[in-house]
Amino acid sequence: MQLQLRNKGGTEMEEKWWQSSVVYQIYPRSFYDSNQDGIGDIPGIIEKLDYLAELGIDVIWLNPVFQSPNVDNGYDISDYEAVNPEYGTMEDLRLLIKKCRARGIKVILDLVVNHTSDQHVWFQEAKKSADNPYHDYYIWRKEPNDLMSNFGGSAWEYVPEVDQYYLHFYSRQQPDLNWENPRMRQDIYKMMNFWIHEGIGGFRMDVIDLIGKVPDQNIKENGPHLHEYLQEMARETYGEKDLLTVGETWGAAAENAKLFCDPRRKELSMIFQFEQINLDKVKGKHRWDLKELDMIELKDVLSKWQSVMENNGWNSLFWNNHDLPRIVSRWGNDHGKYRVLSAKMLAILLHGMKGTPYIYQGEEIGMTNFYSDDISDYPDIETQQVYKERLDQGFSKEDILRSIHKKARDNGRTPMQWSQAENAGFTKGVPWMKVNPNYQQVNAADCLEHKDSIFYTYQTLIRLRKESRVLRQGTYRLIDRENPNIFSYERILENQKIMVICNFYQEETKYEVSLEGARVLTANYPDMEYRSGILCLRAYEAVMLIWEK
Ligand code: TEU
Ligand code: CA
Repeated sequence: MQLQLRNKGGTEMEEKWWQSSVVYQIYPRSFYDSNQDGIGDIPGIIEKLDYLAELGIDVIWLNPVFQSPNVDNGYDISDYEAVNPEYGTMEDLRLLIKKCRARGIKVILDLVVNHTSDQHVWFQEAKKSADNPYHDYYIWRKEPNDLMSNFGGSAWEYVPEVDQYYLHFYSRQQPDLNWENPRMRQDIYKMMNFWIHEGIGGFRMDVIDLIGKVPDQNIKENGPHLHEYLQEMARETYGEKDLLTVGETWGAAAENAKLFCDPRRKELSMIFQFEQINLDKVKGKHRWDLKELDMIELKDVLSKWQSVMENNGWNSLFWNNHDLPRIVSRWGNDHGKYRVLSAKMLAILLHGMKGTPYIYQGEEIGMTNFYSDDISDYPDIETQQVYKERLDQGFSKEDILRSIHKKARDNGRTPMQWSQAENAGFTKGVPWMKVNPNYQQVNAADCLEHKDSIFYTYQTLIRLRKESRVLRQGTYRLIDRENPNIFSYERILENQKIMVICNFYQEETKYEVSLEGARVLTANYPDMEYRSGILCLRAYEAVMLIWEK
């Protein structure tokens, strides 16, 4: 369905299908194992399509399922056009796309083109000799400079055969591609067209703001030719195809964000910006150094992005992904009875905003961080490398574990908790990664049984987005910024208004507000304590109201 809308300037604007969609992110390795080898797989996703349809999502984003030695769980790709046999076959992937299409669900794939695996045939050739035709597909220097890898250590690795160093912003098994090489770029576009031809719904683009790097000037993100490359990519591949393209851009700030997603520039549909994620980072320090979270900062950041994208832009809305700790353990309360209330509050807060919401597997059942004290329970290469690095730097084990419990990427990668069965019903074999022991309380089967579960709050929010134009298109305005307990805002479109009011904490709090004429769209308590202009908000209480004149 295409709707004609008017933006502020009065010009006609078409509502794109991805502006009324909700995306569900699947980390295939940890979603559902269909053949008992302990590893989630594509047939396993197909088996769970009823569950996703029940939730009501429109799009699935699959983390990489391509051939890979799995040094970085599939973000080190050795063949872009082959499916990793651990996950199934090309036929399985085609079947998934087909079955999804039958249900009106699109599948978007992860495009990892900042780097390949060192096992990719391009790199195998490239390192043979400096005059090999593939040598220039990667970035080589006679001398390394002091650029560091995001996973720790130098970003340069020596290859004796060519007596040169190659650049890798991630592990040394993930050499960076040389985007200055037009032949390399054309090969990437060919591969993208291969997948477009297979009928995918679009791409999530891994660390795409790094492809314009200038290593000799220590420029990593937002290099001088970045947008030229993205425009070329669009022209050569998806430009006329009406696909969803979302760029992972850790380097996006309010000032440069629209360069990626202003439709007139013909680059991407939207980006993932990480400013709200970085609120637990100490500026200039390592990301594992801990910082207390501040809710007013969260209000400011989310509200800033709402207004940055108000005209000629579009936000992605997400709390979680496979690199991040669980939201209920981050901004909510993952202990006992408050887990459910705070997970619902955070869902209502985010899904009331303007943009395309992304739900990460397990978020809809309130999965929490992992909290293991055994470092071998964290297989992620980043955690393993940084753990060693920090031990060497003199941090105590307890100290490092505190950071891991808060920040490790594996917090988001434990297997999906389907039921109370062994291994949370994820596999009948030995799971590739430990299951979070709280699956007895936290699991999908339990949620599906109880109408007041987190799952149904998400289901309601997804449905509301479809039904409500003000939810999709209304202008956002933060209310009462200074209130230290409550996050509240409104959305306005013509004669409709939505208000979202969230008590961010466990303590009860009172809020002076006129709710005359309002109807409750959704809430996380069955009733409201509202008397003579005072709303009394209980622990983590959240309500979304609408006024329709
Ligand atoms: O992530 C980019 C990235 O920089 C993160 O790894 C980040 O450093 C980390 O989450 C700490 O905040 C993307 C993928 O999402 C990630 O899984 C890959 O490991 C990485 O790129 C390399 O491809
Ligand atoms: Ca399997």
